[in-house]
Amino acid sequence: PRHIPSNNIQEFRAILHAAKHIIVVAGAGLSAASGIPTFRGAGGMWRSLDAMSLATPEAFAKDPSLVWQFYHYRREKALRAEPNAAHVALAKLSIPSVRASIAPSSKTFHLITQNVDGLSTRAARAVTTAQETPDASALLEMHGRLFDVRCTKCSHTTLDFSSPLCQALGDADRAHEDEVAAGKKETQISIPLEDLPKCSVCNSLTRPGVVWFGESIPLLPQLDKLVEQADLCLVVGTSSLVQPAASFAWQVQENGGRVAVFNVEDSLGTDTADFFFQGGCEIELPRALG
Ligand code: BJW
Ligand code: ZN
Repeated sequence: PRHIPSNNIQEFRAILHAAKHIIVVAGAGLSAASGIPTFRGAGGMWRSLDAMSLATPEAFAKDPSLVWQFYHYRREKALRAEPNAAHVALAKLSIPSVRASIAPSSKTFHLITQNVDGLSTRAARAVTTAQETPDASALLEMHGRLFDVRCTKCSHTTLDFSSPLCQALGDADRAHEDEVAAGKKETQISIPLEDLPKCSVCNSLTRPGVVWFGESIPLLPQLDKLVEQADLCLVVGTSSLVQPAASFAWQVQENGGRVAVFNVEDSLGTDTADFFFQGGCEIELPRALG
C-alpha cells in the first residue's frame, strides 16, 4: 500500500518524547510569516528578475552592482522584519530546561537553517531571560548571513548591520522607488565599482557573506556529523530542491530515524515522510511542539 504520512499530533509527540538527537532543517518558509519573500514560487521575484539567478557567483562576477542592490533590498527587508511564532518555538527548543519538558529524552538539538536573514538569532535573543539562555551552538546558518560582508580578495569579514550598507546602495534604492512612484518603466541603475562596499583592510570589493550555487558550505563537515547521529528530523518551510540540505532528512530516514515535514504544500520528499503537518509553520510548529 502507498505510504501516507501521519498528521497525528499524539503520534508525533510520542516520537518527540523518545528522540535523543533532534535536528531541524529550515528554509525560507520559516520566515515567510515575517514577510521575507521565499525563493521559488510567488515570492521569488525581485524587481523583474528571478531571485535564484542572482544568487550565483556568475551573476556577481558579471554585475556586482545589480547583485549588491538585490542584497541591499534583502538586508533592509530583514532588518525591518520580526521573528514569528515558528522562530520562537524553535528558539525555545534550544533552551535546555524548556527542551527537557518538550523532548525529555533528547541529548542534543540543532537548528540547521538555510536562511540568511538572522531571524533565528534574534528569536533566541527574544526568549533569553535571566534564568534561561538558548544554547548558541544549537543554531547553524549553513548558507551564511546577509549581514556578513566579506572581502572578495582577502576574505576579511565583518558583521555589519548598517542601513544602508553604503551611500550608493541607499541612493540607488531611492532612485528606483521614485521611478516606481512616478509609474515609469523600470530602468537598471548601475553603481560604479568604486562606490560599492569596500574592504576596510585592503579596499577591494566586498560581497555578501552568503553561500551561492556552486560554492562549498564551510559548515558541511559539522553538519554531516549531526545528520549522522540524528534520530528525528523536522523539515520546516523548505522546497527541498537545493543540495546538500535537501538530502539531510532522507539520510536520517536511511539511518532509521523519523522525519516530520512542516510546509504549506507538498515539497520534495513529503510523500516519504513519517509526518506531514500541512499549513503555515508559524501555526503548526507551536501546535505540534505544544
Ligand atoms: C512555508 C510557508 C509557511 C512558504 N510555513 N512553509 C547534487 C545534485 C545536484 C546538484 C548539486 C548536488 N550537490 C550540490 C549541487 C549544486 C547545488 C544544488 O543544489 N543545485 C540544485 C540541485 C538546484 N548546490 C550547491 O551548489 C551548494 N553547494 C554545494 O553543494 O557545494 C559542493 C558542490 C558544489 C557543486 C556541485 C556539487 C557539490 C550550495 C547551495 C547554496 C544555495 N544558496 C541559496 C542562496 C543563499 C544566499 C541568499 O539567501 O541569497 O540558498 S539559493 C536559495 O535556495 C537559498 C535558500 O537557502 C535555498 C533553499 O531554498 P528554500 O529555503 O527551500 O526556499 P524555497 O523558496 O525554495 O521554498 C520555500 C518553501 O517554504 C516552499 O516549499 C513553500 O511551500 C514553503 N512555505 N510559506 C511553512 N508559512
Ligand atoms: Zn580585503
